[in-house]
Amino acid sequence: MNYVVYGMATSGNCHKIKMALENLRVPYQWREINTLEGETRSATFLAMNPNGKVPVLAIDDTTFLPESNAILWFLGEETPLVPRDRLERAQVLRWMFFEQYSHETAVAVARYIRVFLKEHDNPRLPDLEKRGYAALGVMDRHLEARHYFVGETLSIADLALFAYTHKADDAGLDLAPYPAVTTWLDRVAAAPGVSTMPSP
Ligand SMILES: N[C@@H](CCC(=O)N[C@@H](CS)C(=O)NCC(=O)O)C(=O)O
Repeated sequence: MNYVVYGMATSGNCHKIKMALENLRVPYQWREINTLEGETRSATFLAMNPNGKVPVLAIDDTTFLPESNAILWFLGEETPLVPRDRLERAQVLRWMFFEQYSHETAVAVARYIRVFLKEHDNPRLPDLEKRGYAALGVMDRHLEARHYFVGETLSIADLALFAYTHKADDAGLDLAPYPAVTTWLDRVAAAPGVSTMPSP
C-alpha cells in the first residue's frame, strides 16, 4: 500500500510532508481534510490521531503516525534528508523542536489569524509578530555562514522551517531585514520536490 497523507493543502505542517515525499520520490495518496469544517473531530479521524490534528501519515490500514516532524523523521531516516552523524542528527532535532516551539507557534498562528480568520486587528497579533521576528532573527544569525541548517546538504530541518517561513508574508512578517533567511529560502525552493504552499 502507498502511504496516505491526511492533510490540508494550505497547512504548513502538512506541506512539509508533501515536500519530503516528493523530494524522496516516494509514492503517496493525499486525502484532503477540511479542518475548518470540523473533519478532524470525527470519530474516524480521532481514531487515527486522538489529538485531532493534521497531518497524519497512514503507514498501512491500521498504523497511523501524527505530528509533522515525527512524520518527517520517519520518512527521512536512512535517506539523504537525515544525516548519519550522531551530533548532526541531534542538530536536526534541535531545529525541528525550535520550529515547533519558537517559530510555528508564532508564525503559523499569526498566519492563521490573518489569512483564515481575516482578523487583522486581533489583539494577539503584536505579540505573535514579536515572537515571529525573534525566531527569524535566530534563523538569520545561524544561516549567515551556512547554506543549510545542518551540515552541507538539505535536511528535514530545512523542510520543517521552510514550510511557514516562505509564507511569512501571510503572517504579516517582513523578511527584508533577514537576508540570510531569504537567500536560504531561495536555495531550498530550488531543491527537488520543494514547492510553494497554495493560498487558502
Ligand atoms: N504539532 C502538530 C500541529 C498540527 C496542527 O496544528 N495542525 C492544524 C493545521 S496546521 C490542525 O489540524 N488544526 C485543526 C484542528 O486543530 O482541529 C504537527 O506538527 O503536526
